[in-house]
Amino acid sequence: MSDMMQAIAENIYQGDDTQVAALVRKALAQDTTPEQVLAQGLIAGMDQVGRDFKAGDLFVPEVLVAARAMSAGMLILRPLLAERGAPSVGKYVIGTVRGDLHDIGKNLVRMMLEGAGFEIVDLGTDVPPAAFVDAVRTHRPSLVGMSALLTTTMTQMKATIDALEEAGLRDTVKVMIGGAPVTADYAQRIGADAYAPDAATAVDVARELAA
Ligand code: B1M
Repeated sequence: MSDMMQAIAENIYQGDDTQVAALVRKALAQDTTPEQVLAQGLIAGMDQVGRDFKAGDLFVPEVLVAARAMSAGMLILRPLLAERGAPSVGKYVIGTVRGDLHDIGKNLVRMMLEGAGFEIVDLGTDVPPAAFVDAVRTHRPSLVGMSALLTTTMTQMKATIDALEEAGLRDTVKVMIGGAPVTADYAQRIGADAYAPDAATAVDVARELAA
């Protein structure tokens, strides 16, 4: 990894959004591609944040500022990635399920998918099944992703799948679920097509499902 990419990753980790934006601009001016900046700078930094958070070495405030720094970098990269015509590999509707306001993980998944070329429709948090159904009807995505962080809201994933079924739309989309309390076994039990334990895996799984 180049020194510049390393510096971007480190500033993501430190949560310095001003530095991240400045370094991303500098890297692009030096002919580093937006894809390289995303993968080797932003995502590399955020991966480390994720690992250290899981290990208990970082806490939520640090994760939040790192995510904010990642957003500052994405703000610059997003139009460039779109402009370079990275062909859309599929449309992806994503949201945190009804009753659930946790969106840090969902936003990370969203950013990684965007970086991988998915066209994202983000419904935000506390999304009722009917809103997922409406979005599928309107946007005709190839994938729907649901995030839940509470054991009490996980059940909304099944409610959403049932609502898609009732609307006659279940066969038009693949459903992916994730979030700390969710497991592959749960995904299978509620009839989801896939589960991803983290944002990087979510991209791999989404690519497979969209192929
Ligand atoms: Co809440 N919270 N929280 N919380 N919160 C948890 C989840 C909890 C485990 C804390 C605890 O008690 N130990 C607990 C849930 C217990 C349970 O149900 N088993 C809990 C609780 C109880 C609550 C409240 C009820 C607290 C209260 O008010 N009494 C309340 C509920 C509000 C609501 O949603 N209705 C609440 C509120 C909040 C805050 C608002 C303060 C804040 C959320 C801020 C925000 O998101 N904007 C918050 C936070 C930050 C947490 C913890 C500390 C951190 C969650 C997080 O952001 N992790 C969490 C404890 C913990 O996890 N240690 C906790 C970092 C993030 C990167 O990881 O979201 O897991 P994660 O996402 C990962 C993967 O899961 C995966 O990829 C991501 C990146 O690798 N992934 C997907 C996620 N979504 C995916 C979707 C996919 C694929 C992969 O496909 C579509």
